[in-house]
Amino acid sequence: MSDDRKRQSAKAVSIEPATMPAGGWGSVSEVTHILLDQHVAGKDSRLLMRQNKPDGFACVSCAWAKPANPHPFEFCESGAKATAWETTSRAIGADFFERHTVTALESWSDHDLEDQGRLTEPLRWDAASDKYRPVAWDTAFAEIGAALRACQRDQVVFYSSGRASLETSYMYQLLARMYGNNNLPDSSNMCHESTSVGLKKTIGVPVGTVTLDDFEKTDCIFFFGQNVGVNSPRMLHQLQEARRRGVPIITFNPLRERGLVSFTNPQSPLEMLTGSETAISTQYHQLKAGGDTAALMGLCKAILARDDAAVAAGGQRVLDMPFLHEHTDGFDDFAAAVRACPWQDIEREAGLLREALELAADVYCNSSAVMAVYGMGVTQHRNGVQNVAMIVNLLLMRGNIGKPGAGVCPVRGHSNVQGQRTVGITEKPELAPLDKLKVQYGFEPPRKPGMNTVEACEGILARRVQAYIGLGGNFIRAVPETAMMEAAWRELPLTVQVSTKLNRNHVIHGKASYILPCLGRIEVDRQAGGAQSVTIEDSTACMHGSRGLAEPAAPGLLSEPAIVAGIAKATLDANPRVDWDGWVADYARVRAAIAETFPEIFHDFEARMWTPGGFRKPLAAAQRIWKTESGKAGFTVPDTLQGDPDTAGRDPDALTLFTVRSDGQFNTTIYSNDDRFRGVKGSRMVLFMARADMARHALSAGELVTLRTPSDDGVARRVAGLAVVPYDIPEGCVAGYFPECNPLIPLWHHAKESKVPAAKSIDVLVERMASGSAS
Ligand SMILES: Nc1nc2c(c(=O)[nH]1)N[C@H]1C(S)=C(S)[C@@H](COP(=O)(O)OP(=O)(O)OC[C@H]3O[C@@H](n4cnc5c(=O)[nH]c(N)nc54)[C@H](O)[C@@H]3O)O[C@H]1N2
Ligand SMILES: Nc1nc2c(c(=O)[nH]1)N[C@H]1C(S)=C(S)[C@@H](COP(=O)(O)OP(=O)(O)OC[C@H]3O[C@@H](n4cnc5c(=O)[nH]c(N)nc54)[C@H](O)[C@@H]3O)O[C@H]1N2
Ligand SMILES: [Mo]
Repeated sequence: MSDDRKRQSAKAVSIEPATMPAGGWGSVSEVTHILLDQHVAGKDSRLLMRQNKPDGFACVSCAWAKPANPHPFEFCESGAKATAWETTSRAIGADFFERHTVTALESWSDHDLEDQGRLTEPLRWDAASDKYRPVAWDTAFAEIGAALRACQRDQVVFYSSGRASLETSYMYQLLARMYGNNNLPDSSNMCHESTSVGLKKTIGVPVGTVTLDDFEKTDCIFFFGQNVGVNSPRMLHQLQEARRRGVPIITFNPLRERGLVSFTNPQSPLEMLTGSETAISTQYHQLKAGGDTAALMGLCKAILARDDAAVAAGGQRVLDMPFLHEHTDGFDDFAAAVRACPWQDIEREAGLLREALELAADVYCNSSAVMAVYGMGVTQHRNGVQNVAMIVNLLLMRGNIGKPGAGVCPVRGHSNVQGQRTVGITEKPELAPLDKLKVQYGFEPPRKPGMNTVEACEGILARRVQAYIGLGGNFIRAVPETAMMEAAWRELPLTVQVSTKLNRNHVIHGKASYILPCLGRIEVDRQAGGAQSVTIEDSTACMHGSRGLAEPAAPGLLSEPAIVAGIAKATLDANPRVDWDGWVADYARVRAAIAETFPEIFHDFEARMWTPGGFRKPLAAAQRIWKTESGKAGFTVPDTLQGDPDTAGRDPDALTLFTVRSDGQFNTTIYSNDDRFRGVKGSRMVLFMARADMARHALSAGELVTLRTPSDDGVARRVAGLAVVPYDIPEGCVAGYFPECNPLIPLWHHAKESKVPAAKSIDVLVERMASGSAS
């Protein structure tokens, strides 16, 4: 067990039943607390009023859509926390590293590292003293450039977390390609890559088809594996409005998540004073983790049965036959597979009763515009891509894609993760505009497929990768296989992190290591051409301008475009067609370059970037144009109903662990050790467990356990010191937090086609720890 985990588990955990709605007074008190705790100045707390407004800045938390007519307070508890965290008045000065060796910092928790505040000057690790020491920007760039020029071109990795703007991301992919590879893994490789693969294959677009407008027109919403109250709370406004219109919301989630149960709008004085709540889900199905394909098969089976009955009675068809004929292929094979699939298997694999699924299918059949919203509970599985394809099957049966109020709605994570792909961040050369870049910039772009996140990890473990550049994020903490990855990471010849806050990826570092601190999106970005704005794409494919408003955390910070340009200029041969300095002076020039590469999406970019509600990227599937191989939307037959096909013949004592986020975190950024919605206070080292499983393993509440994976690949994977929390969770499933449980995920345990680590079903064995229990 690392010291970090020891420190956490030593703290007392307290468990209280959480019965309050999402939002409400709890939300207000959380926001007030973090503003005070991070010493956010009064003027900066007023920044919240400009968040997600047409003339303000795009929130740095989630990617949820930003409406044209925003609410007076178009921010949520999570967004307010993210703003407070970035605009904190705490900062790391040079004295900090004088006081702490990097090895000593390894024992600090994720929270304590980031809580030191903003990074303020470029730093280089000094091996002799084991300390990060200030280095001039020019020196850092020159040294990094020289090192990169000496590397094997296809063995350098350019990772990005999904926050950087369209402008930065475009420059970054160009840097990688001019350098000579497509090694552009990004956070979406751990996130919605199953969506990008599954939707592209079935409906011909890699992203969701709905807009905010569809929420106003829908008459039924299905929700699979997405925790809206914590991870995209602004969507609660749309859900609350839909509920007021009587729209049913049917949820499939192993946990009864507060935001999916009820909501009090903290921005409505009336609701706050009267304590009125809106019940969100009208049906709540607590399926087993990994049970989505089976549950969806059950829904489809019940729908087919209703259609058969309608045909027999000479009534109106339940299936949308004209749509099926004109727009889809593969339906007959799919229907045959559904008919052949026994209810018994469906019930066993979904962990739900036939009656429950039939109830949900009734609502589906009685609705004329159905939307399916989903998140990580669907994508982070061995069968993640198949899960996505099953959601498409369900929608296609009644023509629920490409009509108002209907469609598929994958909820993206990072605020610009979808946009990064749009402007060329991808390891797949066939998805990048290589021919266009060749003409525009007069170089020969590399055609060899690059490394995605899992492949980058494999290359690092094999000691093949020679350098890692990270544009944001906390790669080493976010990826699976923590123990082996940390050991291999230390042998990387070069690691460079562009960051705002200190994190695990700085204290676990390569033989040469640099931290390049950058401005955040909330800050004023002054360049030669004046204060700059940037753009991002939200979860509904709408592009928005964003203007920083807060004073920068320190005078010495550079913007992300300036840092990318600095590395590029020091690394690449000069190319008269790429004016890196001109781009940094005026980001409008980067937008002009983006528009030249992608004219269909970004024509008139400068004029359209402040469109209220954003301007939308053309989405063929939303127009019922299917850019698939067959030219139709495709039904697909699932390979298996099992959530984790590797567990056949598993140890009968094994449990299925899924990792989740609390309301006290943004990914590896841990704001606090509390999880208000799940009633856990004081520690994240907990294991949510059904009482029946506790009894079976003779465990009592608060007892400390060790989890380990039973895999036979010779690698020992364990996390010790988790306190057992009795919880309403299906038997056989346990839940723990990301990233604390990442050491348990084998690197090979990823979605078959998309390589998204299968963080939502990990085979584990639970063992009682010899000593003590948390109080
Ligand atoms: N405040 C805050 N906001 C965030 C983030 C954050 O950490 N904090 N992270 C951002 C990012 S990058 C992302 S990708 C999104 C993530 O947002 P979500 O997609 O909501 O991700 P998770 O919190 O991992 O939780 C997924 C949900 O799936 C459920 N679940 C687990 N296994 C299964 C299953 O097999 N089937 C079904 N149907 N459900 C299952 C869990 O109980 C949980 O409610 O949020 C983004 N927004
Ligand atoms: N077990 C398990 N593992 C998971 C998941 C899971 O559900 N379970 N979820 C996966 C998912 S969905 C994702 S998206 C990944 C997340 O993986 P990442 O995106 O790599 O990680 P984050 O925690 O979001 O990165 C946080 C760091 O970003 C830096 N940062 C913040 N703002 C900025 C900025 O404006 N610019 C720059 N340059 N840096 C900034 C800060 O230094 C901060 O420490 O994790 C994945 N890993
Ligand atoms: Mo994500």
